[in-house]
Amino acid sequence: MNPTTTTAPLAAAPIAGLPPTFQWGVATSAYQIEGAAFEDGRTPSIWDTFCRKPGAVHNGDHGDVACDHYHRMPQDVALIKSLGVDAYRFSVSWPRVQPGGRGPVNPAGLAFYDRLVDELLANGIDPWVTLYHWDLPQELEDAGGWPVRDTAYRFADYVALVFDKLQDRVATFTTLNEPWCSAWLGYHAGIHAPGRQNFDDHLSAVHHLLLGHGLAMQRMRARETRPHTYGITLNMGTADPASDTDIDRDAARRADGMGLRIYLDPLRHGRYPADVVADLAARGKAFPVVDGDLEVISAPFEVLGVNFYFGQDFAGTDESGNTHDADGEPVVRAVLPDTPRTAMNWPITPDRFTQLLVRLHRDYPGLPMVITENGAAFPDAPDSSGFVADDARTAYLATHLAAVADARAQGADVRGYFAWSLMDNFEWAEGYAKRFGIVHVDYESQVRTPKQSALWFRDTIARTREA
Ligand code: IFM
Repeated sequence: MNPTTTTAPLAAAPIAGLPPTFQWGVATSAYQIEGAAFEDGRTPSIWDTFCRKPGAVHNGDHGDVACDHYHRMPQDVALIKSLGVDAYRFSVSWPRVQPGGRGPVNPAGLAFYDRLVDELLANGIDPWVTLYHWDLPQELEDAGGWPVRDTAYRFADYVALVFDKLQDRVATFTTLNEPWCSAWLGYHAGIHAPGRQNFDDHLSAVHHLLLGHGLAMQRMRARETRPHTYGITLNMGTADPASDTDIDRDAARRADGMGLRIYLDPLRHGRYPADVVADLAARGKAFPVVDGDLEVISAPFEVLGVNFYFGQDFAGTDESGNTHDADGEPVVRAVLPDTPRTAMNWPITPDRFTQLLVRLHRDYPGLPMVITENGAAFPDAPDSSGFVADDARTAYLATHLAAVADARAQGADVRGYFAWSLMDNFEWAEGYAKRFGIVHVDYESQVRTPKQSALWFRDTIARTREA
């Protein structure tokens, strides 16, 4: 079924069960929208480099200009305000603030975020800062990147620079966005920057990203002049067995272990999951833990950012029925649920969203959650005025917001929802071909046009608040 063939536009109605205190927002990240890649002292990140690698990014696209947000920030803040949201989640570009990833702050780079925060506050919008959304300074990758322990310390130094400037006006700081993507896609699968394909590097990156989170938290808490909300954002799905066989159940366990529990168990329980540690030991592998690291990593934090796009099933056999791959490792094969798909070929699974949130509440209790990303790419077709009647995206948002409300009704402590994304932007390896925005961007003219989904989101927020 093609999800773009739905009929009448969905009318906005209150989302039952979302309280007046529920925080509504839209989200972006620095490299995906800012452009100005070579201005005001910014140096290359691993994504600037990766984009130049032939074949790495669709169409050879890159973030040199992107949405030109660096130069259009006040208009973009006005656009955010027009949606009636409470908050805006954006990320700070490390190589803009601390070129090369070491040493003193770059005042011109940091000034951009200073202006952004002021502009948001002047418009009644709460700034929600993500400190790292994948743009590692290239010099730090040249020195070994996230697989190297020193990068965690460099991250904490950089965070202190940002925090000192913004903490007086920003209430919420989250350290990392989706460390799974940095570690797995960047160092193991090689489809994200820096494009390495090395499982051991991936394991080291996981640990040093988590250590960087913990060290950054320590630095912020030690420097704060008023209380803040601190957290981390993880991308998570569901990993159900494709069938009731032992082999599929084991594949689902392994997928859940490497995708979710190796992050949340150290963060919340102060240890890596025993079954994953045993699986790795059987392969002669381990996380590079130094005494004291897990205490640093598991220090309490106030909010878990949840990024959800879809859930999937896992099988322990490949298409030919083999249980082990060419390296002798057990097969863990993703099987997509038989549902309509987005343009990313991601299945649309709102029921799994509820399942995930209820499970997080059960397995990691006492941790408030905010949905820091949720949304969908579809092959949008603007009309002659640039308007996009994106009914499929609207339906996606509606069903996923209802899923959040369902999870809350089952006890999950979800306190907010940020739509991904404010506007179409650079979708990493997919370049500009995939559009996640609720606002359409004409990349030639840089004209922004709210899509049907943006109008629906605006009206839904208003009606839910009134209800
Ligand atoms: O665009 C990305 C974002 O940068 C991180 N989370 C997933 C989104 C869609 O792929």
